[in-house]
Amino acid sequence: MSKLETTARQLVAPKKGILAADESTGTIGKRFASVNVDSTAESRCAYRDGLFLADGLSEFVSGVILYDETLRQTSSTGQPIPEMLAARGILPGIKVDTGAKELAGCPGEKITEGLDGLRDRLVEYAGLGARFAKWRAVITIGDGIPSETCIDVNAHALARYAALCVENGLVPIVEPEVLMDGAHPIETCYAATHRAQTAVFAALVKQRVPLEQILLKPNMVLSGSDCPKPADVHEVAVQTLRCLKNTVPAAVPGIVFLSGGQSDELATAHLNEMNKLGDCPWEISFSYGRALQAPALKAWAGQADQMVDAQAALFKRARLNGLARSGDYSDSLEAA
Ligand code: 5MM
Repeated sequence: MSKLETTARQLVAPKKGILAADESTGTIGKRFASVNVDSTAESRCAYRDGLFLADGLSEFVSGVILYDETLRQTSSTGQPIPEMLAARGILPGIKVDTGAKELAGCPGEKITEGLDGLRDRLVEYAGLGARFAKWRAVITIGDGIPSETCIDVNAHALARYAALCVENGLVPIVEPEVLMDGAHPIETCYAATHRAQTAVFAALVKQRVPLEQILLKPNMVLSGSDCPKPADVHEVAVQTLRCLKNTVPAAVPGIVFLSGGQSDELATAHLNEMNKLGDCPWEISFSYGRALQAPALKAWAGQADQMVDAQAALFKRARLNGLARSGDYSDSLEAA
C-alpha cells in the first residue's frame, strides 16, 4: 500500500475521526465573540492547544486540521503544535485554501481560491509536519443555483489541489460543501450534492488523482435549515448513502462528513444511522468542526481554569462520534 493510502486509512481507522480546527481568523473571531472572548494569536493558541491536549483524545481523534497560524505555534508543552500532536498519536493536517470568494459572472455563488503558489506552500507545510491537507469548495442552493459554472470551476480547483497534494506527499481531503441554508426539501439537496460530487470525481479522474490516496469530506443530504418539514434521521441517512453510492468510486478509503451547522447531537445521530445501515465500500466517519467544538468553546469561554471542562466536553463529543462509527451511539448516552 502506498504511504498516502496508509495515512488516509489511518485517518479513518475504526472508532476514529477528524477534528476540524482550521477556522480562518475571521471565522474563529466570530466563534470567540459568541462567548465574549477577544480573538488574538495568544487566545487562539491557548484554546486550540488546550483542546488538543485533552486526555485520551487520540482514542477517538485520528487527525486535526490546523490553520496556517496554528501549525506554526508552540504548545504549552514547549513543542511545536504539529510535533505535540504527532507525539500524542494524532496526525496534523493543514487547511490550504485561502477562502471562498465571489464567483465572477455568477451572482450569489463562490469559488475557492489558493492555487497560486500552492506547490511551494505544500512543500513548506510537509516540512512543518503536516501529513494531510484540506480544501473546501462552497456550493449554494438558491433560485436557479447552483449553476453548472459554479460546480465545474470548483470541481476543477479541487482536483488541481488534490493532484498537487499527492505530488507533495500529503493526503488531500476533498471538501465540496453544499450549504444547508434555505427552505428547500431534502430532494433539492440530493440533486445539488449529486451534481457536485459527480463533477468532483470526473475532475479528479481527469487530473489523474489516485482515488485510493484521498478522503472525501461531503455534506450530508439534508433538508434546508428553514425547511418547514425536515427529513428525519433515517431519511437523511438513506438519502446520503444513496447519493454517495451513485457518485463515489469504491477506491476512495473513506468519507469524513462535515457537520455544516447541524447541532452536535444531530450530527452524531446521522453518522450513527449511516453506520447502522452499513454495507458501504468506504469507511463512514467524521471531520466535524462546530459539532465537536461547540460545547467545548462554551465551557471554556476564555477562562484558563475552565479548560479542563472544555477538554471533557470535547472528549465526550469525540467519544460519542467514535461510537457512531460503529452504529453504537444512542441519545441516552448524551445524559451520561
Ligand atoms: C472549522 O471550519 C473550517 C474553516 O472554515 P473557514 O475557512 O470558513 O473559516 C471549515 O472548512 C470546516 O472544516 C468544515 O466546514 C467542517 O466544519 P463544520 O463546522 O461544518 O463541521
